[in-house]
Amino acid sequence: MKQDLFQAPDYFLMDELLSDEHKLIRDAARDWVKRDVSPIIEEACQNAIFPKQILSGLADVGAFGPYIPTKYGGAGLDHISYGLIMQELERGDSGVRSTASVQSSLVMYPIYEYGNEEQRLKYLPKLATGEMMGCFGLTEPNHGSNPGGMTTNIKDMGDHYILNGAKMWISNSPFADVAVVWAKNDAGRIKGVIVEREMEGFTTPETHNKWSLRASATGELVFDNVKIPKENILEGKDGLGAPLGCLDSARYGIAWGAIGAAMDCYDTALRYSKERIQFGKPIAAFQLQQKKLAEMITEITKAQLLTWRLGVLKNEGRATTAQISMCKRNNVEMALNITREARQILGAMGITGDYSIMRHMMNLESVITYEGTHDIHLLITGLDITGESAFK
Ligand code: TGC
Ligand code: FAD
Repeated sequence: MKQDLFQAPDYFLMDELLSDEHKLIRDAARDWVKRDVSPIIEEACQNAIFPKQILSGLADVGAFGPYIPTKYGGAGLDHISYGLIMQELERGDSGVRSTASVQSSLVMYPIYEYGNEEQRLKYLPKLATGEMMGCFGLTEPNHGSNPGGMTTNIKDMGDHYILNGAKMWISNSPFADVAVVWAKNDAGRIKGVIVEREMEGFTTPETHNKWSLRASATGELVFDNVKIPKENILEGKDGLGAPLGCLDSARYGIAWGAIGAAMDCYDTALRYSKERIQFGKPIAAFQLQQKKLAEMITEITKAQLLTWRLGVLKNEGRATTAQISMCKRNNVEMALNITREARQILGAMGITGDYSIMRHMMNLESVITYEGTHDIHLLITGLDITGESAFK
């Protein structure tokens, strides 16, 4: 990839809505992405390799458990800080943001919220430093949008449980040390289980041949009579609401992250349009290219305002599941549309790995599907405004 010349667009002076601490945290993540992610990410993506060398840097910029209290190794930050970190990471690559989302919102969050003190102290400090990596198993081969139908199960054997079943499409699974897995108990109630890599009967085959999120490792979780000690159950909350509560936090981070990918594509296309000469002029001088660029910055600005407001509501404990869905859905679609327009501004150069646009475009095809598909988020809004569920 060419030198990372990224300059963040801030058309409506959004920085004035941020505290000095927010800007410091954001800028630290931005600088780290420029220095340690941009130079290696294209090659990692082309070779479909997760760049493990970035894990300690992710921990250093506070990307693992930003809003988890410092007592457990987290950064104790607010939700706008968390969002800004996710924005900067996804500006680099959605796969890098994915790794941090999963670790923070899908592994540390449930252990913190639903775990007991012993579980918090055992796992959270190591997860915060990246010494231990985690993954989150909800989706199954036959249950994606409908996780409530899951068949993975735990059987009570008196002094322990036996876990059987399989999860699919699991980010970080090929290298995770622990997995937060959702399984039904004998009564059919969904419970959270902490599965450790060395447990007998637990395997994590990697999923290959992805055209999207190639710099993120994806795999399965297979449980063949895995013996689970009783102390590995998350007793604080059960039912489908427990994993869905984690998704609220991760979807919120994705809403911010998608803005990062969009900003990167807009910035690249704007710079290119000023340098590329056709018919004796920079292509930026042609109205058709200006229309694309003007619409991009308009959509980015609208998303920035929506998402900042969501962050304020989240800090106040007032952000609803439906508001988070609307924001995730809007921002990912916005970002995907921008990648397609930006790609066109670069002409043939846009399809190469010399620029980040095509990589963002392919990544966002996963982002628009995981953590609830585009359709599911629309139906969540539909249910919220009409009171009628159209899922079943
Ligand atoms: P439904 O009947 O609506 O709800 C079941 C129970 O859950 C409660 N609930 C929530 N609780 C907390 N937070 C939320 N956001 C909640 N939403 C619902 C609800 O109140 C109810 O509680 P109770 O006590 O009455 O039982 O459930 P449903 O079966 O109709 O399904 C609803 C639907 C379709 C919206 C939901 O299942 C859904 O969101 N499906 C999408 C699945 C999904 O998002 N999977 C993501 C997997 S993880 C992932 O993709 C990680 S990618 C990570 C990365 O790499 O970045
Ligand atoms: P399906 O549910 O089969 O949906 C197929 C199509 O049908 C979609 O267009 C959907 O919108 C539509 N559809 C489904 N139900 C309805 C309905 N009621 N009304 C209208 N349309 C409907 N999962 C995890 O648990 N952990 C992870 O870490 C994780 N990481 C992932 C990483 C990647 C790269 C990807 C691609 C996925 C990941 N997932 C993960 C899985 C992801 O959450 C699911 O793919 C997603 O929830 C959709 O499920 P599905 O793919 O089975 O699609």
